[in-house]
Amino acid sequence: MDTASSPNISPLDFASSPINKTLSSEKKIEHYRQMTQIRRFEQSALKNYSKKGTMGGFLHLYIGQESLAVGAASLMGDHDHMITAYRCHAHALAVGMGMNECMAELYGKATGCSKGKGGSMHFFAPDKNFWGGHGIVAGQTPLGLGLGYGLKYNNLHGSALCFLGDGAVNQGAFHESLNIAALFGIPVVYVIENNGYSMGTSQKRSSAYKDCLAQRADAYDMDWDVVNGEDFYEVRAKMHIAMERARKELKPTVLEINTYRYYGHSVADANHKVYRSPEEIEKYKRDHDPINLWKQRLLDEGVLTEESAKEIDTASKNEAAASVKFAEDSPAPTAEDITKDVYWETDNNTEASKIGRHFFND
Ligand SMILES: Cc1ncc(C[n+]2csc(CCOP(=O)(O)OP(=O)(O)O)c2C)c(N)n1
Ligand SMILES: [Mg+2]
Repeated sequence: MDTASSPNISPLDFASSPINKTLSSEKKIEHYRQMTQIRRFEQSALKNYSKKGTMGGFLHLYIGQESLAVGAASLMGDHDHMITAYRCHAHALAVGMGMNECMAELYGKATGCSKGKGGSMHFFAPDKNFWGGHGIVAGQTPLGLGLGYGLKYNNLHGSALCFLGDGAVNQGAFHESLNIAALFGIPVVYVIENNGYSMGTSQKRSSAYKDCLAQRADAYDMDWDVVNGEDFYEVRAKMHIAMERARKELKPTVLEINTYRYYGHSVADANHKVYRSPEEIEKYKRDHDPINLWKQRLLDEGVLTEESAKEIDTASKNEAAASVKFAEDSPAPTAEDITKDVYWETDNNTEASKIGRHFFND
């Protein structure tokens, strides 16, 4: 067991952890900007979702959780990869995808990152080491394992960051992945984004646990830790330790990051104030909002002023509005496009399909 996987850092001192000490003022502001971009993008998406005929399918909002995706992405190097579940807008923007390609994807347009065929749950950017966007709960966990396996196989010193919700920890696929990760020494970091709810079911009603969910890693003799997601410095400090463990020691980690979502499970979840109280939501917004807290931190440090914070936020809002216009003006995919970029087309009669081997051919 490794509850103290950050042995050199006192709980109150994450700003002075090695990875945060070297963070420049410019980078700190940039991370603030990214969080406001994510929030403004999703607020725009929500506003436009309700307009008839704009977007089809689900829309799962990440609002309230922004520090997690931005904190993790801020640590990624050339050989680090990221994969997540369906609540994927933030991860996509955090790794550097543009609002235009993301908004157009929500609108099902040909200019979308998945050419309008994926929608909200399937943002992808292989060129940015971002592997989606997956709708089956815990379906991404063996895929995250595979990303880590690929790194080890190719002797690349990187880490695979595999995000999952608190509702995914009871899936067999997750446990099978933990087993292999520990057994084979796979450089994967499983990040449980614990927002307290799986659709309308609270964590306490859906999961059996002693102290926390990450503790299950004990059974696999794997390192784990619990993170306060509202503290951007803590997210980065503990993520960094886990990523370095993966890169340098080829050891997996389970991190449980506590966070909260302000909206329903998806826009279809109109009753999200029934399974939790409006007071609970208001309390988080008021006292635990990760963007407000990061902003306050930067104001206290003298890195940011109220005026510059406002300017950044306004720019993010305008960028989101422009992405809506881009999406609206973009063409829909054509009928012929429907058979393009699908697995059959890529795989059919290729050399790889004949030998039944698709990866690791070098
Ligand atoms: C295998 C499987 N079972 C059920 C569902 C339906 N489903 C979609 S999301 C969800 C809840 C997952 O909650 P959590 O993992 O906590 O993620 P969050 O929505 O909080 O980000 C469920 C049960 C599914 N998509 N896949
Ligand atoms: Mg959840």
